[in-house]
This record gives sequence, C-alpha cells and structure tokens, in this order.
Amino acid sequence: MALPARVPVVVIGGGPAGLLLARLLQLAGVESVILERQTREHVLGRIRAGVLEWGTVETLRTAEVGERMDREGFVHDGVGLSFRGRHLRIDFKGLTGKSIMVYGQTQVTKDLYAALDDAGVTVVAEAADVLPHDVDTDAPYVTFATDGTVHRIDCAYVAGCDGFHGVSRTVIPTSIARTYERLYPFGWLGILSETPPVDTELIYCHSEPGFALCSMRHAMLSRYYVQCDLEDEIEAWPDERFWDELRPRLPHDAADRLVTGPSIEKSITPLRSFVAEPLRHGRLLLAGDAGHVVPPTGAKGLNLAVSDVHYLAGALLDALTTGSTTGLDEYSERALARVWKAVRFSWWMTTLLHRFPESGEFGYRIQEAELDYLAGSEAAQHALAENYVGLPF
Ligand code: FAS
Ligand code: PHB
Repeated sequence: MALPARVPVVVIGGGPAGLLLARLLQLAGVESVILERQTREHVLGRIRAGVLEWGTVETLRTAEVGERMDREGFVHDGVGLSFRGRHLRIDFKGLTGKSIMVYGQTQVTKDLYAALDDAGVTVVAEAADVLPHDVDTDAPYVTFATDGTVHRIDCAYVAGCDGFHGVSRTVIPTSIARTYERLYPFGWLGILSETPPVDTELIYCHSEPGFALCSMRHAMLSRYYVQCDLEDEIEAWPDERFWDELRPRLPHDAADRLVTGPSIEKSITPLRSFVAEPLRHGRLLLAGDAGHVVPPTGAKGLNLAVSDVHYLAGALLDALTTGSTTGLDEYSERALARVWKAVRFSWWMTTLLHRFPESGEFGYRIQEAELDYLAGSEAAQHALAENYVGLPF
C-alpha cells in the first residue's frame, strides 16, 4: 500500500468515530489516513450499539451513507419500560415529535467502510504501535508499523478516535488531563439470536432478579441483555441459563411471547461512566470513546461519537480551509457540554433500572417509586423522551 508522507489529518481508529470523521473530511475535499489496529474483519465482527438518535440519522444521511439505513433500519416512535408487572410506553413521537432508528452499529460501520473504499480513502488495517508525536507543536506526525516496517506520516492535525483503550488519550500530559469515572457493580450479558423479537419496540425491564433489555436488529434477529455479576464468565452462561434468567425479568405478556433459540453471539460488557477532559491537546483532538464512555443503558455511546465528529469535522475544515481555529479552540468545551448531559442521562437510566446490591430493599423500592412517578407524569416522560431521542447537537 503506497502511503502518503503527509496528509492534513491522521485519524487513529477505524471505528464509527474515525470512519465518520474521515468521510466528512473526504466529502469536503480534505484528505486523511485512518490507522486501525485490528483487521477489518475484527472491527466488523463487533456487535455493539443498536439505537441511533435522530441527529445521528441525519448526520449519516449528510455523510451520504444513510441509504441502506433508510432501507433496512426500523424507525421506532417509542420504547417500553416494564416494572412491577406494568408496561409503560414512552411515546417519543407524541412527546418530542422525534423518533429513533434501530440499525446496528455493525451496519453503520460497514456502510462507512464501503463509502471510504469507494472514495479511495486510505484505511490502514493492522497498524501496530501507532503513536502521535509533537502534537503540541505546529508539525505533528504519527508513526506506526505494518508488516514490520515503521512508517511516519506528517500532518496538520491528529484525530484520536481509538476508543477507550486507545493510545491517543495517553499522550496528553497527566498535568493537563483530568478524568472522571464511575464503575458499576455489574455487567451486561448480551446475546444475538435468530428469533423474532418479543415486541415491536424495545423494552427496558426493572425486576427483582435484575435488569433486562429486549431489543432487535430485524424481524428475525433479536438482541437481549441481562444484568450479570462483574465476575461472571461467558463460559458459565450456556444459552439455556440465559433464557431461564431472561424470562422472569420480562413483563408477563412478553415472557409468554418469548421465542428462544441458539445464540449466534454472546458477550459480557462491563459498565462504566468515564469522561476525559480536555478533548484537545495542541493539534490532537479526541472524539468518541477515546474521550468518554457511557453505560449502554441510555443508548448514547455511538451517538456521542457522532456528535463529537459533527463538531470536530466542522472545526477541522474551518482550520484547514480558512485558517480560523475558533472551532478547534471551542471544540472541547462544546463537545463536552453535550457529552456530560448524555453521561448524566446514561447514569440516571442505569441507576433507575438495575439492582444495586449495596442499596438493598430500600433502594429497590425507591426505584419502583420513581418508575411509578414516571408512569403518572407527562413532564417526567417528556424529560426521558427528549434525552433518549437525543438532545440537539
Ligand atoms: P470504537 O471503540 O468503536 O473504535 C475505536 C477503534 O480504534 C477500534 O476499532 C480499535 O480497534 C481502534 N484502536 C484502538 N486502539 C488503537 C491504536 N492504538 N491504534 C489504532 N487503532 C486503535 N453503545 C451503545 O450505544 N449501545 C450498546 O449496546 C453498546 N454496546 C457496547 C459493547 C461493547 C463491548 C463496547 C466496548 C461498547 C459498546 N457501546 C455501546 C459503545 C460503543 O458503541 C461505542 O460508543 C462506539 O463504538 C464508539 O465508537 P468509537 O469512538 O469509534 O470507538
Ligand atoms: C441494542 O440494541 O444493542 C441496544 C439498544 C438499546 C440500548 C443498548 C443496546 O440502550
């Protein structure tokens, strides 16, 4: 692969954030190179988010990668919350005028890769030892190795889109970087099964045994999650145990409709809230999970990556085409303002719906009281709805 010696932007990370940023830059005529640590098969094999906020839908359409999403995605006008045998529907459309799109992150990633390939954007897979250099100067560069050969690419800016475990955040001096974190005392065990979903919309379940979520990818592909112990190993969860654990957490009608089948994917995800500040250091900009992580309860992770990139793409284009760095100077504060509101919402949904061992029965009854209040308050439902469909970019 012939690599350029210099490009305006080097993007570290070929997940949704890095791919979308490179796409928006390319559509504006700005060249970039994406350096991805894993193989493309590995990236596309990840099963992650399933819900797109409407701002994300519109951004993907702007990036000219929304055609398959519009054809194969499912527009949902609400979600269900179940608790104490009740089923409360939050009417997004009626309350906010907005909907969500159910379309897997895997498909979003596939669509972005296809568009970047068609446009001839350089995506280096299996890039090892990626490292940004001199990001606090006007001449940053990035080194990495492929097939044992070390390469260097000079650039004007480095976009750190390499996720929570990436390298980009580590080059910000500890004297400058501030981090905020909350670890939750449980994880999510998720499965995919080629079975019909239990309902036409998602159901978030609060129950004595613990949290569960019923989601889907299409009419014959269901996505389920149950709250599990942090120490749980996937080997201790044969399919039969999963279904036996899921069923009692569902509302009775959904439990009666549940169609079980072999899992085609099964994984355990730890839950954390994490924010790194600032999202900029010199000519290094962080976007997506490289800068923040949320528990998936609010379906915000992927959507925050999109809003970060929405802000960052505009700021980079201003700097590269007009020389104005105002957008870059404001990027971190602007992105973090939206990030923290989504971190709060994700924390709130998680604390509302999961069993917290240390909170005991009092904590469980408080959760039921809050759900009962939600059921009786249009104002409370409106607040949940406007956060879930996505606050304005
Ligand atoms: P990503 O982590 O997706 O992408 C970063 C990329 O950088 C990866 O491809 C990685 O291989 C690469 N990389 C890392 N280090 C590198 C290095 N040193 N050099 C080069 N490349 C490097 N969100 C939801 O909304 N709902 C969910 O249900 C949900 N489930 C999740 C389950 C799991 C297991 C995880 C980890 C996350 C989940 N998320 C979920 C959040 C997830 O969707 C993220 O928010 C989303 O992937 C963010 O996209 P990126 O910022 O691009 O980060
Ligand atoms: C999913 O479908 O994977 C999904 C949906 C909503 C969430 C988390 C995950 O909050």
